[in-house]
Amino acid sequence: MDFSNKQFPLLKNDRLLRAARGQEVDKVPVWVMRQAGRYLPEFQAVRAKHDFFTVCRTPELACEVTLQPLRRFEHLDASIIFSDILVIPQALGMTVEMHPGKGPVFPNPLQDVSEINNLKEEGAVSRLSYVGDAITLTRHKIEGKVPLIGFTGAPFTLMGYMIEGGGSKTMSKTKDWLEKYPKDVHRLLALLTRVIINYLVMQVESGAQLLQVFESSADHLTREQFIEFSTPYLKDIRSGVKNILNEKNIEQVPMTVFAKGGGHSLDIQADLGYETIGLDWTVDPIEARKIVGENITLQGNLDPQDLYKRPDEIKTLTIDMVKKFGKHRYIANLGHGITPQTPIESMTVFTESVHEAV
Ligand code: 1CP
Repeated sequence: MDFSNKQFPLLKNDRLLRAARGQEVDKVPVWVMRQAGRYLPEFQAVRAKHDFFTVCRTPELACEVTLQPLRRFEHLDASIIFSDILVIPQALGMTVEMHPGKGPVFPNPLQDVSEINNLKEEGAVSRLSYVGDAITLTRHKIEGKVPLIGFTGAPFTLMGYMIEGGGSKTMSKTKDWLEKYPKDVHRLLALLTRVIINYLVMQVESGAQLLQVFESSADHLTREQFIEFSTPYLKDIRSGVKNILNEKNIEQVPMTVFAKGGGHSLDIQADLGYETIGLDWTVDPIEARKIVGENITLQGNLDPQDLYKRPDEIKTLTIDMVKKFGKHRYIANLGHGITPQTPIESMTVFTESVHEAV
């Protein structure tokens, strides 16, 4: 397969991009974090045959699962490329395995700050070229139906997985590093930031039309720690991507920052240069709008747990949410990823109700 052809089909539904840029929309755009995932039987079928990271690394498979939710849910206004945030630690030389029912596992996590020196920064982005190939293939196969979102994990979130060796309820090893070795922590965060900037630029060159940065572990940080260990890097990522795209004469794309649990710092997030701020369900839409002002798009934020309610309840909650956010500068989504046992019908009701709401 030749992935070099960048003459992509014309985009027919640009609601998501218009909302991100602050332009008027006919309907509120909607997509769902983890919309390609285990709640879909057709995703399970692909996973029954292929290991998780094999799906990520095989453009035809990554493209197929990216397109699956679009076939089922006609109201979706975006797709997000199927991959994972942990492909970056892999490209830096770390082993990451996906264990069924358990999630990601690093057999050899970072145990000592001296091991930061073993990370292979050089060539990391070229080792991620398969993500670019998947994006390019998907841009062709999606036939301009909706835009394609690229993404990355933010430096603090990636560092947490690299130190903990997987998901962690307490992040206690990571917090220990923040306290004992702040200089080394900043060195690692800066390294990750450099790789992330080039990785995101590569995704845009491959065809990504909007980029989302997942700071999924912000819920472990106080406002002070968020200011020290997250926001400087989030800001560098935004300005770094913008500057390189300018230098290379590539059209700019809007960017979203999603700091889960970062509701205490929306004022700071509003100054990072991102067009869109993602909100988890703990944040009140009206309060959030007051804090960030009128020049930023908000995304979110129904509790994923609400999708276990009755269809009529989901509809009421969704319409209520959309009314609170309003039609201007708003992208409807959940407040975090959809969970594996969610009934498929709930997704239909959620996406349909967003379009009905205003
Ligand atoms: O076996 C499987 O199929 C594993 C389930 C799964 C899926 C479907 C994982 C493992 N990752 C993914 C895909 C994925 N991951 C996407 C795909 C695109 C889409 O949204 O449709 C995206 C955007 C991610 C990003 C991701 N991976 C994040 C950030 C978003 C978030 O949820 O906060 C994080 C934290 C990860 C790590 C990860 N990968 C997988 C799991 C179960 C986890 C979380 C582990 C944990 O902390 O407990």
